[in-house]
Amino acid sequence: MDKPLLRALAGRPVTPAPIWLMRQAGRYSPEYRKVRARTVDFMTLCFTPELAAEITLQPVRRYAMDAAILFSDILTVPHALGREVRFEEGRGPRLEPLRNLKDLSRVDPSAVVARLGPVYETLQRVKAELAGGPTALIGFAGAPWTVASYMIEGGSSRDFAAAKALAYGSPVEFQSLIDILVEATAAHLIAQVEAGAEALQIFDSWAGVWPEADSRRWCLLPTAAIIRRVKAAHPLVPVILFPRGVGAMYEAFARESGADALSLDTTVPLAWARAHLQAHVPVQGNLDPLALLAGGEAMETRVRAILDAFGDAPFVFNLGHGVVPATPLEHVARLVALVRGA
Ligand code: 1CP
Repeated sequence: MDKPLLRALAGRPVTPAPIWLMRQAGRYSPEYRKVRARTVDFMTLCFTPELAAEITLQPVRRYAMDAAILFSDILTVPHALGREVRFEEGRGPRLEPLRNLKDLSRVDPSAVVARLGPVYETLQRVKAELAGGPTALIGFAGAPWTVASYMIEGGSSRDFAAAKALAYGSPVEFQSLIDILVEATAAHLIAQVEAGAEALQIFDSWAGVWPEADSRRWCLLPTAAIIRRVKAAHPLVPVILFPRGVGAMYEAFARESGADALSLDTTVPLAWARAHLQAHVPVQGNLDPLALLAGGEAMETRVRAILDAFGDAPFVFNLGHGVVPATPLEHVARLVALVRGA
């Protein structure tokens, strides 16, 4: 196994550190905007293998990133569970808010995989293009809590009031939604591996909003259940977990989730993470996407601090969250050169 990303995720230090970026294919790139302009609707783009494969490969061609991450979205799973999902220009995702779990409990997770067929075809196409090269292919899904929050709120949320009201007020009902998402997400990730994904990332983008006990119940335990299912089917495929914003709880996620690596958000202190997280698992992260936007000395100082903290143990360079749309292309090119020792 000589792909740098897979070596680092297997727990071996790699110099220079492998690098890929969350949202490396997206609005900041002209080649993305060009393909995006050809489709009216973002979900259609996600379900058109020819175009989704093309976008997946764009950052690999431009920057020789160490990984291609499948171009798709975490909200394809609610779509496959029969929920209506739309992306409105400038407003983000719109879902029909979930009011009743009866309809959902009738959905069979195997139907989810059947409905997500075009996603697996995208992976097969990308895998064929990457054959023989050093670039690893990453599949992904959202964690149950993050996906449930969009399903209940009907879109992005500031305070997660509706989703938390359900979790606190009707925990049994909320648990049944989480359980459905555990099964559907595990099936989706396993199908991605079977279509060519060599590593997986689970995004729990909104994990950082819970008190400790609820963080375990709604984020850590469901994610651990997904990882167990994936490992039972494919023991050697590494799983990266991104429990964004969980603070000191990162340590519990490192020890108890079963993830092979942890993706760190921007606020995680470097020396603390070196001692308490990287001692257990390889880490990935955590440059502030806004430092990448700023570029120059502000970016370079922070990149050096991250490399100094993590570079001599298993580590993958990444951001602490996704690339923002206004990011200049030259800043991304400079970042990649810097991490590779230029
Ligand atoms: O063209 C456009 O305007 C669409 C913008 C866009 C893109 C490029 C969305 C809408 N999704 C994506 C792709 C995407 N989403 C990828 C592709 C691979 C990559 O290059 O990284 C991935 C991994 C995701 C995952 C995703 N979608 C997450 C988890 C990661 C994160 O950013 O926290 C979440 C929360 C979503 C939901 C989503 N999709 C898109 C939007 C605008 C949102 C809402 C974000 C929010 O609520 O703030």
